[in-house]
Amino acid sequence: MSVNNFGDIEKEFSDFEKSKVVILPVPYEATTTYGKGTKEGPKAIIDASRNMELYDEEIDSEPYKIGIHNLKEFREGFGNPQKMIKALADKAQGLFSLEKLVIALGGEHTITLGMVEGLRKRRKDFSILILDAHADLRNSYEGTKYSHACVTRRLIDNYQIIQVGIRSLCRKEADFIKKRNLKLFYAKDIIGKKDWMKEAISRLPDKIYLSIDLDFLDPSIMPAVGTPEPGGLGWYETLKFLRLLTKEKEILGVDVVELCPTPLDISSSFTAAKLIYKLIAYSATT
Ligand SMILES: [Mn+2]
Repeated sequence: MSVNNFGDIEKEFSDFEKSKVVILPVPYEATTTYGKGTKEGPKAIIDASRNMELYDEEIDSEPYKIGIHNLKEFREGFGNPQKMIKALADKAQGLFSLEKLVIALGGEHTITLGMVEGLRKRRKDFSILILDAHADLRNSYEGTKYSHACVTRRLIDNYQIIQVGIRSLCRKEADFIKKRNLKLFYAKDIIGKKDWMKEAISRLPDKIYLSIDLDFLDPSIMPAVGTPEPGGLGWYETLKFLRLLTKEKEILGVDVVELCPTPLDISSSFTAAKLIYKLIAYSATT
């Protein structure tokens, strides 16, 4: 059972019952607009993770010992976004009820809607932190309200949302942000600076859902995404932010989306796998 097992972790530490973390691959791809292939994202991340060192030099520990279980790929309702969202919400609700940290691997950003709905069926006391290059605030895109480009808009009326790393939006989104008086942490204001980290974290309640669109990272370290944007966050500032975040807040659920693997660039898959493992490591130490 070691095939498709995040981290290639031995059974003792990847058994479902005992694991504190569950990885849920959701290879959903329906509305990607530029680079195709994000449905291959979960597999690429898991494959890369199997070649990763499980000892963490930063915190001098082996985080996998809290248990990381890899669930079977979730593929229900993929023919229709609303069906997928509902089916994923049901699946996620069941997992959240077990008090495990659920990490969904996309697939496109639309899966966030199912994950968040699943969490909301369990509890209401959380906000959403989104790391993304794109504002995703369009009301609809290419004829659908469930495009990856509309994810934040679908959530904004029902949740408190903090967006970090934004550097790509259209005029209508900019007008919407002004009209609603939304506070976004634009990439141009945070790269190379530190104060924003505390400010962003202080705006969040104790419990959060974290959505990571991998294009929030700079394309120099994360080129394999569907819609890359220059001027993103670097590796160490991202880790610093995530470590601060996990110290101050409880992360209830996570999704890592929009990896669009290409055979020409292996490092993006490794970077995504390592980012997830770092997040697990930080969560495990608090
Ligand atoms: Mn994006």
